[in-house]
Amino acid sequence: MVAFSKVAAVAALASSASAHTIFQKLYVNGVDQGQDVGIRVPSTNNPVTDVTLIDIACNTALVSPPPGAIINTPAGATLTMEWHHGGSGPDPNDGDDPVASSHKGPIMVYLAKVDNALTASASGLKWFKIYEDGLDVASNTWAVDKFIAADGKVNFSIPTCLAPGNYLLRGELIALHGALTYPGAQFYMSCAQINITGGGSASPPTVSFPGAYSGSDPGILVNIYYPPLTTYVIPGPRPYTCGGSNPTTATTKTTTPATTKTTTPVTTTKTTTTAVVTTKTTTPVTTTKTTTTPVKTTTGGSTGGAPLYGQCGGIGWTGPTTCAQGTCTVSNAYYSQCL
Ligand SMILES: *[C@@H]1O[C@H](CO)[C@@H](O)[C@H](O)[C@H]1NC(C)=O
Ligand SMILES: *[C@@H]1O[C@H](CO)[C@@H](O)[C@H](O)[C@H]1NC(C)=O
Ligand SMILES: [Cu+2]
Repeated sequence: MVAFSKVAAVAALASSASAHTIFQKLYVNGVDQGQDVGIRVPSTNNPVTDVTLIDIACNTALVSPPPGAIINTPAGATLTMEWHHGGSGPDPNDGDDPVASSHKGPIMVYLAKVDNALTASASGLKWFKIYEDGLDVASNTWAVDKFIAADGKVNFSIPTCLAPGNYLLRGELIALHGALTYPGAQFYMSCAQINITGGGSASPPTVSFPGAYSGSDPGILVNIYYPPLTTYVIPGPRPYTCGGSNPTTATTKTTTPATTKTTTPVTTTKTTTTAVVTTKTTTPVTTTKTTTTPVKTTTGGSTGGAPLYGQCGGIGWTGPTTCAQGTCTVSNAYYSQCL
């Protein structure tokens, strides 16, 4: 496996990247609305990666025709969206269900008012966000980590003040494991057809898809591995809250992190390979066959190394420089990754 060719590396990436996910079920106040019911599910779990295409609104290659159902929900209800790796519900034997653990990133929900949710085109809609979860920096916990722990379920609320009527509900998960370049971030979404009852008369400020995202957004073009993120800016506007202060724009893109070279405690002393010395009893030190570890090396050997998508090199990196799976690939001076 030494001569791991570019082609093989790409093939490996493609196959591992197939650990995707599909939003395929809704619950209203805990009541299961049924598999695929009222949801425009895509026929594959492949991600959208081009934020300029209409595909970014409600996905593409949808199961056709759209399920002929509208999900009724009171304003203020708690909804639960459920996602899985495959298209037909949970699979306890699938280690990548609901999504591969490498697919770290944010989860969000948007709504767009429509005349008829059954027939509304995904094109030209005006969207507002009602839910988002990104990165908890302190615990290094992503929305996707919690989502996996909850078997692909995410709770959120329909704002109480929204005008009654039909809406498309856009549930979205962004996987950032390949987001060091653009296109690279993987966008997963389905749109559900809902009818909100009760409510008020609020008309939140909106954004468009495509339009709301740019390939250079700090939450879309981002290295989630190194240096450690001190903040993560979730793409799009902040969620609408009834009676809250609702900025119309996509909020402060100002404070780009990255810059503050976190002063890693450079205690010098390149950790000398003491392990080697101790074994040989007699001759104290002196020679110690300088086994200069070839930092490059790849191989998919069985002896340790960084996991697939793990870091395997870069300035300041003191962890493994080989890959247990995949090939150590240089992304930039600060980051090499097993792909
Ligand atoms: C979602 O809400 C339900 C109650 O409606 C609760 O039982 C469940 O634990 C919640 N799930 C998550 C992931 O918070
Ligand atoms: C939406 O709910 C309202 C109130 O229950 C109902 O009158 C209307 O028919 C529903 N619309 C659709 C399309 O289900
Ligand atoms: Cu994937």
